[in-house]
Amino acid sequence: MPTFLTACPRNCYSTCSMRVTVEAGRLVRIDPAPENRATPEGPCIKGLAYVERAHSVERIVAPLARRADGSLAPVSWDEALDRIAAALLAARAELGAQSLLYYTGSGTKGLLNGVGLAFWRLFGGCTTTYGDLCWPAGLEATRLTLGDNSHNAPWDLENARLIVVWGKNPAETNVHQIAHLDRALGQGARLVVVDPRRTETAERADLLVQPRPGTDGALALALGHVLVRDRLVDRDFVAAHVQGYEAYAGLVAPWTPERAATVTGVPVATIETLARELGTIAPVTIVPGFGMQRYTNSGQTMRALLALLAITGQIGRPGAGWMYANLQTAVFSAVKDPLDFYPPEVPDGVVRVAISTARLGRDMLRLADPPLAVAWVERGNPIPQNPETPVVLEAFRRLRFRVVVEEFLTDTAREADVVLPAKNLFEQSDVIGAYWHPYLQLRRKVLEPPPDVRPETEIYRALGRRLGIAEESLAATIPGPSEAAVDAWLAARLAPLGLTLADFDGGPVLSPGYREVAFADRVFPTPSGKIELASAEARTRWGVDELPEFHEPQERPEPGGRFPLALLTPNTKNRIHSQFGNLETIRRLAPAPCVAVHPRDAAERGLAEGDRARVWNDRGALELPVRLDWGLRPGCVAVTNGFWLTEGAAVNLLSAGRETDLGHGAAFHDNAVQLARA
Ligand SMILES: Nc1nc2c(c(=O)[nH]1)N[C@H]1C(S)=C(S)[C@@H](COP(=O)(O)OP(=O)(O)OC[C@H]3O[C@@H](n4cnc5c(=O)[nH]c(N)nc54)[C@H](O)[C@@H]3O)O[C@H]1N2
Ligand SMILES: Nc1nc2c(c(=O)[nH]1)N[C@H]1C(S)=C(S)[C@@H](COP(=O)(O)OP(=O)(O)OC[C@H]3O[C@@H](n4cnc5c(=O)[nH]c(N)nc54)[C@H](O)[C@@H]3O)O[C@H]1N2
Ligand SMILES: [Mo]
Repeated sequence: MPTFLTACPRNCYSTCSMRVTVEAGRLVRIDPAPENRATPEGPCIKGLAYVERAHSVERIVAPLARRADGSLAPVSWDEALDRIAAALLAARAELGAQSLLYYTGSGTKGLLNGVGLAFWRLFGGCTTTYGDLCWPAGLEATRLTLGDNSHNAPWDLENARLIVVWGKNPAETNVHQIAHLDRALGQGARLVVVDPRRTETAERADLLVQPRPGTDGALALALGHVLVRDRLVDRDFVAAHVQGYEAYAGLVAPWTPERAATVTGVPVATIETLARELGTIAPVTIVPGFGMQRYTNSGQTMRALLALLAITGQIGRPGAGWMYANLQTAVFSAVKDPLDFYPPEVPDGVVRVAISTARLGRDMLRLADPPLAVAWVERGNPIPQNPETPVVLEAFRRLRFRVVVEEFLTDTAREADVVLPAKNLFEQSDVIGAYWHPYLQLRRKVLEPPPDVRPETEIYRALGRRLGIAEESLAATIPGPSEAAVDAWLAARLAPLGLTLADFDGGPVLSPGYREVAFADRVFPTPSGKIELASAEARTRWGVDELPEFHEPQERPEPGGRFPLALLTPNTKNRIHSQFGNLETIRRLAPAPCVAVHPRDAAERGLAEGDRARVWNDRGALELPVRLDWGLRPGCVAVTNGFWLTEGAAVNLLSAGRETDLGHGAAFHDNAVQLARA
């Protein structure tokens, strides 16, 4: 039976390699692919569930269009595309091309996905989004401090002696990292986890630190205080490679452990212990996750954390460093800076309007010149996944026309006028990067899509003709349907990097310029050429303090107030955000939605395990069964994100559309709620 090496393109740290077996046009088996040193164990349960997902009975396999009675029903491609073209042409003629919102999410990685934006340029431009739901506060904090987002190879974690997993839960969100972590622990490394929840990752920890949500910045400043106070700073490293140390020492001077204990709720003794470990054990790797950078103060928080490694000289060495985002495979974009995707004008002179991803609903409603009339959604599920679902829903409903390209009938697809079926990862070749490991991977087409499913490239070519876009322009932008055409398109993009498609025959390819130990050369591409603890750009670009000062997050749960609890909405093992939960394989394993509550907070409200509770604030409400959790910090409640509106547990019914202080991220966890019996 033929087997093929491929890779999972979901928005996940691991980006696993996998070997798939195809029999009679169906995917029948998935095996590990040890060619990838970061993920030799093979895919997680979600990856294995592709055997079901690729051929799922729930898949959308024909275009659907809204009927007069309000239902969505299958129609021919001609009818679907005619309706879309008519809506687009009318909107463009009356309001201009920018009355179209082109919204893309993180549903799949791949170089070929980029043709969408190129197509809308041919249309005359469009409105798009800037910022990102995921990680930009941390990316920008890292860029301002180190100059670049790059970290040591995943397997280098095994060389660490002290590992601080801070606001990340790799046991669920990066399961392959646990194997590297376990090897480090087996060699005697110490593990500290910083998280208001006692996560599966925390089960391995020597020390669990549970700060009040959004106060990690204050904790980090106090750790810095002790390091400076006790002369645990690497003076030589600081003198040679760190800019702004004196100012930083001034910043942390008033941040005594006692003061930080009051702010964070972390005991003084814990702060002293952790600081001493950071100053006396080497090498140290901090593995910061995306959890604590989903607050309005979180860019500054991330800078305060990173400063701890700078002053102790734990950067540019094996087993040391800041394992946040490894953009070593971000080699295709002409603009390497991932934050620079908000140009007011694209090179061909077509004006592009951009609105905030974090404030999607409000910004959609706000646009007036021109107002939005049509939305095209691709690879994303913004109604449940973007902040402030009620407003996003209203904004979509106010439009004249909505198109959603989807594999499944998601909450967003249900709002569409036309749903176009999307190909899956096995049905078109593409090249993908990663953000944790340093490999580029080729995903070969191994399955024919169902007869009425077309890849986005074919959708755009057919639509382009209806919109009167010249055949030569389409041909120059979008590869044709044959595998040879897609290969040629990919090969043309690999060639400048000195790579060919044949290079991938042996498996994943290390990115050109790959560095096993990031910053080993002590070259920091910041304005000063040093690690910047004080950053002028932080002030000029973002309007925050040059030093990573601590400010409370914007929405502060007040004990005794109307909304006294912090709502955390992290990711969970058996889903990637809103994906996979609809599969039978996953349904059998994954828990139904629930709200985790500390028994003390539950008792105060007369709630017991399994009781139905209402979680609410002024933006919305959820009704969920209670799960008592002794490991959760009191004052917090947690509901994992990714449940659908149709499952009654879309967590963003309660979040606010707010940006993070740096990077135009989404401050999902800045979210105060109340809880009571339903
Ligand atoms: N299985 C699975 N894997 C995934 C995903 C998925 O949905 N499912 N999603 C992928 C994507 S796109 C992303 S962005 C990543 C995200 O994965 P992670 O980086 O692990 O981030 P989160 O799950 O958002 O949050 C991690 C932890 O941060 C904690 N946290 C929340 N607030 C605070 C705080 O104020 N301080 C501290 N110290 N901790 C806090 C939460 O309790 C949570 O346990 O995972 C990727 N991998
Ligand atoms: N409250 C709260 N909300 C959050 C988060 C949180 O921590 N808390 N996390 C945020 C984060 S980190 C992220 S990354 C976002 C994720 O939010 P989104 O980027 O919207 O991602 P998904 O929920 O994975 O939905 C992606 C959709 O793309 C579809 N898709 C997959 N492959 C293809 C394809 O090839 N073509 C097309 N056309 N469609 C495809 C899938 O079926 C799926 O419905 O959610 C964010 N939302
Ligand atoms: Mo994400």
